[in-house]
Amino acid sequence: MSDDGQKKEKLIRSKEQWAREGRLLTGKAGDRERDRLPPGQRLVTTWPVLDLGIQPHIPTDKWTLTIDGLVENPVVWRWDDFMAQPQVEDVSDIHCVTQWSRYDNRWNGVSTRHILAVVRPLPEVRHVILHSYDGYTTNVTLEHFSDEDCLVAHTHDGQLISREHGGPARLVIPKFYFWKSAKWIRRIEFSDVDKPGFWEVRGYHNEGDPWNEDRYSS
Ligand SMILES: Nc1nc2c(c(=O)[nH]1)N[C@H]1C(S)=C(S)[C@@H](COP(=O)(O)O)O[C@H]1N2
Ligand SMILES: [Mo]
Repeated sequence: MSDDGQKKEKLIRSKEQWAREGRLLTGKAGDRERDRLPPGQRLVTTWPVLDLGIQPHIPTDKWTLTIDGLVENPVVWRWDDFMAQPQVEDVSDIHCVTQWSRYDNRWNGVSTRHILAVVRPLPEVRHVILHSYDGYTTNVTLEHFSDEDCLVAHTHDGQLISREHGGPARLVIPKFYFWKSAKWIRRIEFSDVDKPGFWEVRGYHNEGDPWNEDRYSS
Protein backbone atom coordinates (compact mmCIF):
# COMPACT_ATOMS: atom_id res chain seq x y z
CA MET A 1 0.00 0.00 0.00
CA SER A 2 1.21 3.55 -0.68
CA ASP A 3 2.20 5.88 2.17
CA ASP A 4 -0.97 7.90 1.55
CA GLY A 5 -3.04 4.74 1.57
CA GLN A 6 -1.53 3.69 4.89
CA LYS A 7 -2.10 7.12 6.41
CA LYS A 8 -5.71 7.02 5.30
CA GLU A 9 -6.25 3.52 6.73
CA LYS A 10 -4.69 4.61 10.03
CA LEU A 11 -6.96 7.64 10.22
CA ILE A 12 -10.02 5.51 9.49
CA ARG A 13 -9.00 2.91 12.12
CA SER A 14 -8.51 5.57 14.81
CA LYS A 15 -11.90 7.17 14.09
CA GLU A 16 -13.56 3.75 14.26
CA GLN A 17 -11.84 3.19 17.61
CA TRP A 18 -13.13 6.56 18.88
CA ALA A 19 -16.62 5.51 17.86
CA ARG A 20 -16.33 2.18 19.72
CA GLU A 21 -15.05 3.89 22.85
CA GLY A 22 -17.58 6.70 22.69
CA ARG A 23 -14.74 9.24 22.84
CA LEU A 24 -15.59 12.91 23.17
CA LEU A 25 -19.05 12.25 24.60
CA THR A 26 -19.97 14.59 27.46
CA GLY A 27 -23.38 13.04 28.14
CA LYS A 28 -24.84 16.52 28.56
CA ALA A 29 -28.01 17.40 26.75
CA GLY A 30 -27.89 20.49 24.61
CA ASP A 31 -30.67 22.90 23.88
CA ARG A 32 -30.54 24.37 20.42
CA GLU A 33 -32.74 27.32 21.44
CA ARG A 34 -30.63 28.18 24.48
CA ASP A 35 -27.08 27.23 23.43
CA ARG A 36 -25.49 28.26 20.22
CA LEU A 37 -22.55 25.97 20.97
CA PRO A 38 -23.62 22.29 21.16
CA PRO A 39 -22.36 20.13 24.07
CA GLY A 40 -18.73 19.05 23.89
CA GLN A 41 -17.86 21.58 21.16
CA ARG A 42 -15.29 24.37 21.25
CA LEU A 43 -15.21 27.45 19.11
CA VAL A 44 -12.44 27.98 16.55
CA THR A 45 -11.79 30.88 14.24
CA THR A 46 -9.62 28.94 11.81
CA TRP A 47 -11.16 26.50 9.35
CA PRO A 48 -9.67 23.01 9.78
CA VAL A 49 -9.52 20.68 6.75
CA LEU A 50 -10.86 17.15 7.23
CA ASP A 51 -11.11 14.47 4.61
CA LEU A 52 -9.66 11.10 3.68
CA GLY A 53 -6.44 12.59 2.37
CA ILE A 54 -7.57 12.57 -1.24
CA GLN A 55 -8.51 16.00 -2.51
CA PRO A 56 -9.78 15.48 -6.03
CA HIS A 57 -9.11 18.23 -8.53
CA ILE A 58 -12.15 18.79 -10.73
CA PRO A 59 -11.82 21.75 -13.07
CA THR A 60 -15.18 23.41 -13.62
CA ASP A 61 -15.13 22.48 -17.32
CA LYS A 62 -14.99 18.79 -16.35
CA TRP A 63 -17.40 19.08 -13.43
CA THR A 64 -20.94 17.69 -13.57
CA LEU A 65 -23.57 17.24 -10.88
CA THR A 66 -26.02 14.38 -11.42
CA ILE A 67 -29.30 14.58 -9.51
CA ASP A 68 -31.26 11.40 -9.95
CA GLY A 69 -32.77 8.34 -8.31
CA LEU A 70 -36.51 8.31 -7.64
CA VAL A 71 -37.36 11.65 -9.22
CA GLU A 72 -39.66 12.78 -12.01
CA ASN A 73 -37.04 14.89 -13.71
CA PRO A 74 -33.42 13.74 -13.28
CA VAL A 75 -30.79 16.28 -14.35
CA VAL A 76 -27.07 16.42 -15.07
CA TRP A 77 -25.81 19.96 -14.59
CA ARG A 78 -22.59 21.20 -16.07
CA TRP A 79 -20.95 24.08 -14.23
CA ASP A 80 -22.72 26.75 -16.32
CA ASP A 81 -26.09 25.08 -15.77
CA PHE A 82 -25.44 24.97 -12.03
CA MET A 83 -24.41 28.63 -11.88
CA ALA A 84 -27.48 29.61 -13.96
CA GLN A 85 -29.84 28.29 -11.25
CA PRO A 86 -31.33 30.78 -8.77
CA GLN A 87 -28.70 31.66 -6.19
CA VAL A 88 -29.08 31.97 -2.44
CA GLU A 89 -26.93 33.18 0.45
CA ASP A 90 -27.08 31.68 3.91
CA VAL A 91 -25.05 32.29 7.07
CA SER A 92 -24.67 29.29 9.38
CA ASP A 93 -22.47 27.61 11.97
CA ILE A 94 -20.29 24.54 11.38
CA HIS A 95 -20.12 21.78 14.01
CA CYS A 96 -17.57 19.05 13.38
CA VAL A 97 -17.77 15.77 15.27
CA THR A 98 -14.07 16.19 16.19
CA GLN A 99 -15.32 19.00 18.46
CA TRP A 100 -14.59 22.21 16.62
CA SER A 101 -17.32 24.66 15.73
CA ARG A 102 -17.00 27.69 13.49
CA TYR A 103 -19.63 30.44 13.58
CA ASP A 104 -21.08 32.65 10.86
CA ASN A 105 -20.03 30.95 7.64
CA ARG A 106 -21.51 32.83 4.71
CA TRP A 107 -22.34 30.42 1.91
CA ASN A 108 -23.55 31.07 -1.63
CA GLY A 109 -24.95 28.51 -4.01
CA VAL A 110 -28.12 26.69 -5.03
CA SER A 111 -30.60 25.78 -2.32
CA THR A 112 -31.68 22.19 -1.83
CA ARG A 113 -35.27 23.47 -1.99
CA HIS A 114 -34.64 24.69 -5.52
CA ILE A 115 -33.14 21.30 -6.40
CA LEU A 116 -36.28 19.59 -5.06
CA ALA A 117 -38.46 21.89 -7.16
CA VAL A 118 -36.47 21.03 -10.30
CA VAL A 119 -36.19 17.24 -9.97
CA ARG A 120 -39.47 16.53 -8.06
CA PRO A 121 -38.81 13.46 -5.90
CA LEU A 122 -41.44 10.70 -6.08
CA PRO A 123 -43.74 10.32 -3.04
CA GLU A 124 -41.86 7.26 -1.74
CA VAL A 125 -38.55 9.13 -1.34
CA ARG A 126 -37.37 9.30 2.29
CA HIS A 127 -33.58 9.51 1.98
CA VAL A 128 -30.95 11.42 0.08
CA ILE A 129 -27.55 9.92 -0.63
CA LEU A 130 -24.65 12.24 -1.40
CA HIS A 131 -21.83 10.91 -3.60
CA SER A 132 -18.52 12.73 -3.97
CA TYR A 133 -15.64 12.76 -6.42
CA ASP A 134 -13.28 11.20 -3.83
CA GLY A 135 -15.56 8.17 -3.43
CA TYR A 136 -17.02 9.48 -0.15
CA THR A 137 -20.73 9.06 0.50
CA THR A 138 -23.06 10.23 3.24
CA ASN A 139 -26.79 9.92 3.85
CA VAL A 140 -29.42 12.32 5.15
CA THR A 141 -33.17 12.11 5.46
CA LEU A 142 -35.21 13.95 2.86
CA GLU A 143 -36.56 16.06 5.73
CA HIS A 144 -33.09 17.17 6.84
CA PHE A 145 -31.94 17.74 3.25
CA SER A 146 -34.99 19.96 2.66
CA ASP A 147 -34.26 22.39 5.47
CA GLU A 148 -34.16 26.01 4.36
CA ASP A 149 -30.50 26.48 5.36
CA CYS A 150 -29.18 23.65 3.13
CA LEU A 151 -27.46 24.33 -0.16
CA VAL A 152 -24.95 23.17 -2.71
CA ALA A 153 -22.36 25.89 -2.20
CA HIS A 154 -19.64 27.23 -4.47
CA THR A 155 -18.65 30.24 -2.34
CA HIS A 156 -17.67 30.67 1.31
CA ASP A 157 -17.21 34.09 2.93
CA GLY A 158 -17.08 35.72 -0.48
CA GLN A 159 -14.48 33.42 -2.05
CA LEU A 160 -14.90 30.41 -4.30
CA ILE A 161 -14.56 27.31 -2.12
CA SER A 162 -10.98 26.06 -2.34
CA ARG A 163 -10.16 22.55 -3.46
CA GLU A 164 -9.24 21.46 0.09
CA HIS A 165 -12.63 22.55 1.40
CA GLY A 166 -14.54 20.74 -1.33
CA GLY A 167 -14.55 23.10 -4.30
CA PRO A 168 -15.79 23.55 -6.88
CA ALA A 169 -18.99 22.66 -4.99
CA ARG A 170 -20.01 21.00 -1.74
CA LEU A 171 -23.13 20.37 0.29
CA VAL A 172 -23.81 22.44 3.40
CA ILE A 173 -26.21 20.89 5.93
CA PRO A 174 -25.63 23.14 8.94
CA LYS A 175 -27.84 21.57 11.61
CA PHE A 176 -25.92 18.27 11.55
CA TYR A 177 -22.31 17.37 12.17
CA PHE A 178 -20.17 18.50 9.27
CA TRP A 179 -19.40 14.98 8.00
CA LYS A 180 -22.91 15.15 6.43
CA SER A 181 -21.78 18.13 4.32
CA ALA A 182 -20.22 16.27 1.40
CA LYS A 183 -17.29 18.01 -0.25
CA TRP A 184 -16.63 17.66 -4.04
CA ILE A 185 -20.25 16.72 -4.66
CA ARG A 186 -20.76 14.59 -7.77
CA ARG A 187 -24.21 13.06 -7.40
CA ILE A 188 -27.33 13.58 -5.32
CA GLU A 189 -29.44 10.43 -5.24
CA PHE A 190 -33.05 10.32 -4.01
CA SER A 191 -34.02 6.98 -2.52
CA ASP A 192 -36.86 5.15 -0.78
CA VAL A 193 -34.34 3.17 1.32
CA ASP A 194 -31.53 4.47 3.52
CA LYS A 195 -27.92 3.82 2.45
CA PRO A 196 -25.53 4.57 5.32
CA GLY A 197 -22.43 6.36 4.02
CA PHE A 198 -18.68 6.16 4.56
CA TRP A 199 -18.58 7.17 8.25
CA GLU A 200 -22.07 5.91 9.05
CA VAL A 201 -20.98 2.30 8.33
CA ARG A 202 -17.86 2.87 10.46
CA GLY A 203 -19.62 3.65 13.72
CA TYR A 204 -20.76 7.23 13.27
CA HIS A 205 -24.34 8.10 14.08
CA ASN A 206 -26.85 7.85 11.25
CA GLU A 207 -28.38 11.29 11.88
CA GLY A 208 -25.63 13.30 13.58
CA ASP A 209 -27.54 15.98 15.50
CA PRO A 210 -24.93 17.97 17.49
CA TRP A 211 -27.41 19.09 20.18
CA ASN A 212 -28.16 15.43 20.93
CA GLU A 213 -24.46 14.63 20.73
CA ASP A 214 -25.26 12.08 18.03
CA ARG A 215 -21.58 11.37 17.45
CA TYR A 216 -21.66 7.59 17.31
CA SER A 217 -24.16 4.90 16.60
CA SER A 218 -24.06 3.22 20.01
N1 LIG B 1 -16.18 14.18 -0.18
C1 LIG B 1 -15.92 14.27 1.13
N2 LIG B 1 -16.69 15.07 1.87
C2 LIG B 1 -16.44 15.19 3.18
C3 LIG B 1 -15.39 14.48 3.81
C4 LIG B 1 -14.60 13.64 3.00
O1 LIG B 1 -13.66 12.96 3.45
N3 LIG B 1 -14.89 13.56 1.65
N4 LIG B 1 -15.18 14.63 5.17
C5 LIG B 1 -16.32 15.13 5.97
C6 LIG B 1 -15.90 15.53 7.30
S1 LIG B 1 -15.59 14.30 8.41
C7 LIG B 1 -15.88 16.86 7.68
S2 LIG B 1 -15.63 17.31 9.29
C8 LIG B 1 -16.05 17.94 6.69
C9 LIG B 1 -14.82 18.84 6.71
O2 LIG B 1 -14.96 19.90 5.81
P1 LIG B 1 -13.77 20.95 5.75
O3 LIG B 1 -12.53 20.20 5.38
O4 LIG B 1 -14.18 21.94 4.72
O5 LIG B 1 -13.66 21.56 7.11
O6 LIG B 1 -16.23 17.44 5.38
C10 LIG B 1 -17.02 16.29 5.29
N5 LIG B 1 -17.26 16.03 3.90
MO1 LIG C 1 -15.59 15.40 10.56
